[in-house]
Amino acid sequence: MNIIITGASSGIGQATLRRLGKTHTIGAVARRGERLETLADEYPRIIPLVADVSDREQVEHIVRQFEQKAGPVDVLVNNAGLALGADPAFDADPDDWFRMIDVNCKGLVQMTHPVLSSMVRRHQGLIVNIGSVAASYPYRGGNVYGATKAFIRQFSRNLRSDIHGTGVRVCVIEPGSVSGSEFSLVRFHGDQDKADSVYDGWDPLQADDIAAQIEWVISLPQRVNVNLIETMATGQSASGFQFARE
Ligand code: 8X3
Repeated sequence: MNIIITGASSGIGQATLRRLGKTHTIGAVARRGERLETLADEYPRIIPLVADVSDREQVEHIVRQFEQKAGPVDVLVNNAGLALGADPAFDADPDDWFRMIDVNCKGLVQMTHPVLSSMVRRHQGLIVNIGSVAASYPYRGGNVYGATKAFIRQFSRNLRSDIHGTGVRVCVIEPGSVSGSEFSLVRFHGDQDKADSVYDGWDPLQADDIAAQIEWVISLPQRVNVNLIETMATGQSASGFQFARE
């Protein structure tokens, strides 16, 4: 199969690439070309595609580049995404907000459009969008991050309506807190201690737990569309309302 994975240089994207990279042709998308080259040494079937998914021209270029080298895309894993900051909305940096919207929303739809048109023409294909439990469960400091993930869920649902009858499939996978990625380090702008403290003293999901789900969804027969998978580590749960008492 021809598979494109965005955010392939680390975390869930890299774990997925490692699961699929021996048996499939993988277009590995990331900004960091040197990391992709290192992965390509290990997995010769990888095609490194250097791009920032928030840049429309770069995205159109790499999709063309992949199709010319490998042929049409069978599976697109829209994994690139980030959280920036965990301050309450009134203290947040608007630049962080706009970057999250650029990558998580704009980047995801930009990657989807050129690939989807070709899938619809060919009456086959699968798009796997990586959302988050933050789409459903509000928490302090989650503000724009959670909203971008809610966008991904609803975009995925709406896509299913649009492509009804074409044979193309769309799945959204919503993980809780995942360690073994750079998610928290990026969120806290490189503050390693803060990032480590997120996973301290409990047993979070690992990137490969989610890669296994992606692999499973891809392995299913064409008649099966998994709409949504929501997963948290056993040690994570949501907890209710708060009350501003006098
Ligand atoms: C991140 C999941 O639980 O840290 O997408 O908000 S959580």
